[in-house]
Amino acid sequence: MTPPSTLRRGRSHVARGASAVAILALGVTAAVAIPAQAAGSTLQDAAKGSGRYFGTAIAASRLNDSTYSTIANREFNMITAENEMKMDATEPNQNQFNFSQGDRILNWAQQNGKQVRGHALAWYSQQPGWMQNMSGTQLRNAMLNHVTGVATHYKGKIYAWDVVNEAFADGSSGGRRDSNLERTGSDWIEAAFRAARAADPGAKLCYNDYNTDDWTHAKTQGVYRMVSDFKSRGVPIDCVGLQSHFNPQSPVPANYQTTIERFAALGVDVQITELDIEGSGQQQAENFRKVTQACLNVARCTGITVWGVRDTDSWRASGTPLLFDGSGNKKAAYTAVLDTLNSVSGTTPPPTSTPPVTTPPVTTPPVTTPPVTTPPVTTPPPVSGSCSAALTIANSWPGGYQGTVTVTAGSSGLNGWRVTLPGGVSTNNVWNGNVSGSVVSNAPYNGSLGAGQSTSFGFIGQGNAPGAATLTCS
Ligand code: G2I
Repeated sequence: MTPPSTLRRGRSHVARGASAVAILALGVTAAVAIPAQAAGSTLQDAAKGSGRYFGTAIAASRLNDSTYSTIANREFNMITAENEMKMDATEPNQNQFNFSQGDRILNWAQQNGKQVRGHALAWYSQQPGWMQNMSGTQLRNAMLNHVTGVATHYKGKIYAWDVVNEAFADGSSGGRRDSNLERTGSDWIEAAFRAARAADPGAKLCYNDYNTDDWTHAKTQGVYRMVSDFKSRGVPIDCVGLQSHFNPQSPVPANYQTTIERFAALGVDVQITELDIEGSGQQQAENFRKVTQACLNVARCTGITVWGVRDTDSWRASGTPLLFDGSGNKKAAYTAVLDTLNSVSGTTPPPTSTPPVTTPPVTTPPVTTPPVTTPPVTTPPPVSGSCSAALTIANSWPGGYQGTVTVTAGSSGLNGWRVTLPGGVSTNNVWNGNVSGSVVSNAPYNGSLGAGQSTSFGFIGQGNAPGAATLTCS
């Protein structure tokens, strides 16, 4: 069998030969040499050669380990918080956000010139205790408030968010996974994407899942149908994350590149987001090589992230699934990935993939962001019964803030409500309500309140946050 290094040499000869022919054909003297693409000596440098990134998951608790942070800083230019930006970490109590550990990772990344992938805004797992037992409108609102609060805190600092993680079922159904979020209505995913876009228009928004690597699997097809549907209806989605956790029971599929190509052809980027492959030696190296090559072969596969630095840092350490051993030495798998990245020259993604049949234009996030909820209702809904409304400030930052208004029905219940925002508040960004001027009225699904029941809506305000206040409700 031809060793991989021979294959690589063979390809680069072909590429150089083709360039020389092109130069001669243009009448340029052969003395004008094309500067050789310097091989990258680290994963990030080698990936930059084709305009891609190479990332790792980082655990804040390990940043003080200098072997760990030295490797992480040297090799990677995209950072994912392994656990610190998840729902349970960032909103341990409802509406009390805690960004201390997530910020630690973000600051470390920024100080070292790296970008950050945010992981994950909405997920059936790793929910804080208070959210696990919620359901219905209350949960839907809490989820949207979470997405908005976290994406707003990190606004402008995140390359891409895993907006929704692991929402599809394993097995042959190709359908959604049952969860408390799914039971709020299957449109919860698009609502989360809209809220994320409204909060941080500059971040790419991804759907992320595992066991979606084999093109023939029902789960892959289910995710593909959803992304296709989102693109056709204008739901803001920019990327698909293939987690790519592999082992002998779940090996790298032969059609992995097809999966990447098919998603890319929908007009989204594809990112390999949590790569690890259990094994050792040359066999493991060959699997890492295959995955890397498949990404390099598709122009819109924009980067690879491995799920940890050393084998001992992995969530499944016994499977030694990463690129560095427990002492921080480079494994054969490391060399295979580095050499494969270096085998692609040029500064733009390689044109080796078959162009997609229909490539919708690359979506830059819109400047004016769509509202999370349905378009504003022009005529206020009928109102019956009395109510009260209370404003609290969920989050604030220089130049803006996020307000939450809790509407509570009086003793006779309500068929609809209207709340007047305080003077000076200006917003066109309201969720779970419809805004018209300074009046917010109920959304179609939260106008009906029994006696004493509450619902809430959120909004983004510009300027300084007002204090907590009682508002006019009718
Ligand atoms: O399970 C592997 C990954 C699958 N895709 C989504 C990822 O978010 C997920 O990452 C893992 C982390 O690598 C683990 O580190 O997610 C697990 C939780 O769902 C993480 O495990 C947690 C443990 O459950 C906690 O008990 C522990 O305190 O790690 C925490 C920190 O070590």
